[in-house]
Amino acid sequence: MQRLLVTGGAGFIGSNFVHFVVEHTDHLVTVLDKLTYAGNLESLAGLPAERVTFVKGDIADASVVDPLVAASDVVIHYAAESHNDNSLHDPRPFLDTNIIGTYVLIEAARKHGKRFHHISTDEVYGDLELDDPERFTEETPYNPSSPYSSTKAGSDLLVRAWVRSFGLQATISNCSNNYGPYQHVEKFIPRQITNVLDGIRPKLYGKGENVRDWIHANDHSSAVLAIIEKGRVGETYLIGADGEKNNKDVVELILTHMGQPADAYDHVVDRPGHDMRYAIDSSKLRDELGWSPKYSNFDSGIEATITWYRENQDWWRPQKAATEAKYTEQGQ
Ligand code: NAD
Ligand code: TDX
Repeated sequence: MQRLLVTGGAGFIGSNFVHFVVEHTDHLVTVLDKLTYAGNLESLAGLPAERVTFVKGDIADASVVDPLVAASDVVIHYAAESHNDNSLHDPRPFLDTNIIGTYVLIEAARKHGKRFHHISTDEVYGDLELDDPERFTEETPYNPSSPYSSTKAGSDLLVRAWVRSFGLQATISNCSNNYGPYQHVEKFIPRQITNVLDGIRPKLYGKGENVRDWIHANDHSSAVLAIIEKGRVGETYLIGADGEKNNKDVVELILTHMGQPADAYDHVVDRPGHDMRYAIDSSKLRDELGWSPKYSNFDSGIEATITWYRENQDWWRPQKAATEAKYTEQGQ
């Protein structure tokens, strides 16, 4: 049993991780989360109080972070500003949270000699052409495109420097696009599902040819646990489940599962600098740590996700109107 400090545990992937830890381990969890527009305490509802403690606070505030890190065995750092579209309109919070927040956390982990795991994204590697036979590996050079991905790249480099210069006991994982329950309705898959539930046509950026490499959030969680348990300190592990799909195919799948004509969507203005394709080679994680994904059937994963959004309207409705109003302003 270990005491885990999970930053961003009221967000999409962090809350899925907390549920996964409670179900599959005997670890104790403290969640540190600022509850920005993207954080939702309802995502942690029903978890046992003797296993999960919640602290509201900012990771960039050393006075909050320091005692929590001191009282933990492992810090797992999910908290971030996470949405590319937001970063194109208001980059500043991305620097404050993703760069300064990570700096404050690794300073505390260094001071107290704690194991640290940094959650990052495949977007730090930039994008691939549609017909490129290569996929991202741990050796791919960093080449981020957006304010979001450049701040994530910056945070990864800080962690690497703290490992080398100060002996920080850290690992890093870079995962591909996640889907599943508790994802904010600003993101692609929940936006389209909740649009269809509201009688709004799904919105595809540009031609919809862009490819994302989808993984279920539970597979991301099991990979992170494997890295914490068996990963080599100082190493980076890519996490992916061979789930490449273009956006048009995903929208058609959602529409079909929801009983609509497969072409009942609109094309809207493209995202500036829109990355064309992400694809992960997760051989290192699989070969070294024996990890493999369990939710490999995207079709049934999407069906279960649709059911979750249909049955949990109280969870997402409060955010929906404001999210769509923002997109309408942006022509998206
Ligand atoms: P999210 O936006 O759903 O959740 C982020 C959480 O962090 C929220 O609960 C928010 O309140 C909290 N937070 C933000 N700023 C904070 C601050 N200053 N202090 C404390 N808490 C703060 O994001 P997500 O999609 O769950 O992503 C989680 C992590 O996983 C991020 O680091 C992201 O870069 C990474 N990641 C995401 C994906 C994906 O597909 N969503 C893929 C790979 C990696
Ligand atoms: O309405 C939409 N229509 C559309 O076509 C939205 C919201 C998105 N898209 C496209 C843009 C992308 O090609 O769908 C794809 C996925 O978009 P997002 O859900 O915004 O994800 P992405 O930009 O790929 O980034 C995600 O994966 C990597 C997460 O948001 C990041 O936090 C993570 O690092």
